[in-house]
Amino acid sequence: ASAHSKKITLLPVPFDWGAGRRGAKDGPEAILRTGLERKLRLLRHEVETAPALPEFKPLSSADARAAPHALKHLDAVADMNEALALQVSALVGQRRFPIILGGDHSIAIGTIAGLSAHYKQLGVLWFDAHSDLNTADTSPSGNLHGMSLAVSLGLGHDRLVKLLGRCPKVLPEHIVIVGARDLDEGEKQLIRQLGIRCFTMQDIDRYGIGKVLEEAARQLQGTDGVHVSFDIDSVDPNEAPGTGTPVPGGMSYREAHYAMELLQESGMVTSAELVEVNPSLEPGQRTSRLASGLLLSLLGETIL
Ligand code: Z70
Ligand code: MN
Ligand code: MN
Ligand code: MN
Repeated sequence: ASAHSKKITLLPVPFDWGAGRRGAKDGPEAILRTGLERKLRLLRHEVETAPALPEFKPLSSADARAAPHALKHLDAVADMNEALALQVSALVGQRRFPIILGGDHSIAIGTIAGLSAHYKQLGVLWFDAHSDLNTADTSPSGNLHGMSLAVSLGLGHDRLVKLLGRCPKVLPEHIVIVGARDLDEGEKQLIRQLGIRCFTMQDIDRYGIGKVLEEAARQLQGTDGVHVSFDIDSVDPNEAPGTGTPVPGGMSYREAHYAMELLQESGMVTSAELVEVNPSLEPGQRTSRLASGLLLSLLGETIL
């Protein structure tokens, strides 16, 4: 095996109760169907696919009461993320490189909680059309996938921010958002107030994705691990139509791949997750193939 070969564990998380619509729970299966495991092996990595996280469902009675609740399906989201955090922590403890396949973006709560048990200065690179920095007070929807980054910063319900004990899991100066173009008012305020580095689509147009990634890497100097949390809706809906909340004006296929290639070259990434692929929203496999391809670029696939 080459010097860069990793012991990778693909961890499927078929969960979508954090999102406003169902279907992302079928993302992991769709991504795995592209042959991701086999293709990662061709890159000389040692790869295993873990059994999928069990399905966590809201109790039907709680579900019926959920509508007026500011945190929809809180119990299911909290239970799932607790199980996920323990698994991710165990994988890092075994020196494996976790790739978490979602699932909606609320699963980042558990992923980051698990990572933060090992990385005391965790860096997070958040590729997303959104910033997922809402709280119960600012959320327009009550959907927890729009709050996962805030929770990781220690802002949110007790059951979520205190997973595995440590709070906060990550510091504002160790977060970089890339691809943002749909931010709620409260999220904009939080970004300014905490000084979070947020590269919008305008920044990508102005400076180019290469320069943006260079700046992102500079921002994350001094961290002891870097997690890439990739919401597929960061990519333009023309390339990634199979996702719950498509937003026009996203990263191109080439920008997204080049970002992953640059991160591979940097050698700084210690874990990754790919979320919000919803196969029910497209007839073909365009979006799951893109998701798989981006992970392959991140793990060393090159054109030539
Ligand atoms: C909005 C909210 C969101 C993904 C939608 C949307 C959040 N800011 N995230 N789709 N992936 O409801 O909080
Ligand atoms: Mn997101
Ligand atoms: Mn998003
Ligand atoms: Mn620092």
